[in-house]
Amino acid sequence: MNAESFEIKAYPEMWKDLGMDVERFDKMRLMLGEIYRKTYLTQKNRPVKMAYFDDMVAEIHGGRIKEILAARAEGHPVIGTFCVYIPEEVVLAAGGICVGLCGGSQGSVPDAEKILPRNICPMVKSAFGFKAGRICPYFQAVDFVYGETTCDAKKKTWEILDTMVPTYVMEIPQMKKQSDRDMWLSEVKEFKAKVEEVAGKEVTVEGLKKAVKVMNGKRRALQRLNTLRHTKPTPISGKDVLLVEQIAFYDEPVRFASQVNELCDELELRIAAGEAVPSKEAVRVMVAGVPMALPNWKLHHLVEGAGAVIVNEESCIGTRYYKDLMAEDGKDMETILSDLTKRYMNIDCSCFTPNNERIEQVLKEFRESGADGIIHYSLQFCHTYNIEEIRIREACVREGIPYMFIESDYSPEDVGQIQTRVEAFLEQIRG
Ligand code: BJ8
Repeated sequence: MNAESFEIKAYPEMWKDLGMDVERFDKMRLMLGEIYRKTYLTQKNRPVKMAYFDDMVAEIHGGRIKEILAARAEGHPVIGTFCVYIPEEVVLAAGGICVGLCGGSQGSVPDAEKILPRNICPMVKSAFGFKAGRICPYFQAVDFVYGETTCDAKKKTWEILDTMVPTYVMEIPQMKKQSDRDMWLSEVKEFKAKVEEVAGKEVTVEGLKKAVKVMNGKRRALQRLNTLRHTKPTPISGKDVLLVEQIAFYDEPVRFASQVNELCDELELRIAAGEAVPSKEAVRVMVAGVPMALPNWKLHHLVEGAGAVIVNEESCIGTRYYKDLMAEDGKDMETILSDLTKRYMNIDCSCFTPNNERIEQVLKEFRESGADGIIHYSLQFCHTYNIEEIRIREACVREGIPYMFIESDYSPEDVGQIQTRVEAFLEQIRG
């Protein structure tokens, strides 16, 4: 991809039809293109197969939206989501499209702050602001939104969001006792009924089995990518892998899996040739914590700008999304739904208590990734991750793992301060 000629394509007519604030959105498009050029296209020695993902960014406000609108015109429901607990298999089985709505931009935060309190999580504000300001084509293209009760900021925001776009809410349990699992199964059944109602189509056993295979295929491809980047030296930058993980939430899943596998084929060749990104000596960092929704590339850009490489994201835009597959041999609806609820209950979000699985998982991923240290990344006002950080830190101290905690938001104000801390952390690791 030529950095000079890169641009995010404009589709003003389509945006107008979607009821967007076209003038404002077009300015955001130009800004995003510029950030992408500086953050991504200046990297050296990128895999050739990243071209597909560059194209996905170039067409983020157009090509993919056109596909979604065409599917919708044929009666396929389009559902916007904000959390990896929403079972995509059910949406696919009903012939629908699941879109993970973005919440990683400072640009939409002021729109949210006109309505919501300022002192809540930036991810919630950013996502809400995209709808309030009519500056996201995905938000304008969905039939409805499915929220969840993972944290207080989200669950109360859905009530306000519902006045702008139909918003349904799944109750996510906060513990993992049998009664919680039973409740979760009934929530999944209710979700299925809602999706069927909007789709005007029943979810069949065959349809659901097929959807499970599609989602497992996508998750296997992402697992393969993550395993390959764990190689020493790593053949791909953390920024590039993060981008692939972010695109997983809005691309068509079968095509996406095939493109990730093509990228993996290339990485295998690069590994065989001993190619290293950025260099064989680069310090390897693992990031754990809250998801980095598109276009939140801030921490990765700072860490890799300082000469290190990120080799793992223990996050929902990362391993928490794809580490668990689902059984494919369920024969009847009850069994498949029960397998599905089991698979989703393995997600170790910090909204659960107790959450020992996550502490163990962070240590496991640290060992598997061959990282030299861990940065726990959290967003301001995210109480569950900010408090769970204490236990992650204690585990790192116990295991002798170099560790740093960063709590940030989407504004550029703390960039200098984070950069200084990251550089000191990398120096500590280098000894
Ligand atoms: S399963 S991590 S995607 S909830 S950062 S909005 S928790 S205040 S994102 Fe998440 Fe689902 Fe959990 Fe994953 Fe609230 Fe915290 Fe903000 Fe968060």
